[in-house]
Amino acid sequence: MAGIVSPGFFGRRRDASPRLPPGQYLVRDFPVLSAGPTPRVNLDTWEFRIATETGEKRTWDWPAFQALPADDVTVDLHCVTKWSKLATSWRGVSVDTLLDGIETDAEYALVHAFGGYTTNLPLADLRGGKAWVAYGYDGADLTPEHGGPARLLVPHLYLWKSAKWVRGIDLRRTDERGFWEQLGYHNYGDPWLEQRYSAD
Ligand SMILES: Nc1nc2c(c(=O)[nH]1)N[C@H]1C(S)=C(S)[C@@H](COP(=O)(O)O)O[C@H]1N2
Ligand SMILES: [Mo]
Repeated sequence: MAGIVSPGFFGRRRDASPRLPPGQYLVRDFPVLSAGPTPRVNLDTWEFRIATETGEKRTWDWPAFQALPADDVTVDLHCVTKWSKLATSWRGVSVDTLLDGIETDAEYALVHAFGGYTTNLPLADLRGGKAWVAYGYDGADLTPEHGGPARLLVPHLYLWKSAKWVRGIDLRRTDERGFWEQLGYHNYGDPWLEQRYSAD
């Protein structure tokens, strides 16, 4: 019997995908990871805000945000706790679209979420078709536990950078560490370089 299936056929072989960064394993479900309770976000008062380093502000209410051109994207997700989920489908507004026409020399971004969560990254990582404010998942509205009504989606970095219940982005001249980054997670978080913790 032992010779019928090749070694590692059950489970391990699936984890040999070239799309799987080092140290990660594949999941088929969609785990929920939140540092606190799921905030109740009211769409009637929802507002998304970009503030520049000079104090210029741009805001969208929910209808204005829905009216923006949106992308449908399929991306792989990698969580620092080692699960990865391949080929997830999202609908959202590219951060390029949100930044269009905003004058800034900022090199850093600090992302804010309802509930107080924050995360930081270089502004360049939000540009160039690499990041979205997503409100749809798998053909439906994004559910509250996964960050609905809208979350940041930055799939090329570990998933803690993809702030759920996102409410705004501050464009900054200087870098400021966010919630997990202050607690010892890596400042950048490239899953392909296994940048999990500060010392990596
Ligand atoms: N606002 C907020 N966003 C957050 C978090 C959080 O605790 N609060 N957790 C982060 C972490 S560590 C991960 S792995 C992902 C989990 O997203 P999911 O629950 O949709 O899988 O959300 C990220 N975004
Ligand atoms: Mo995470």
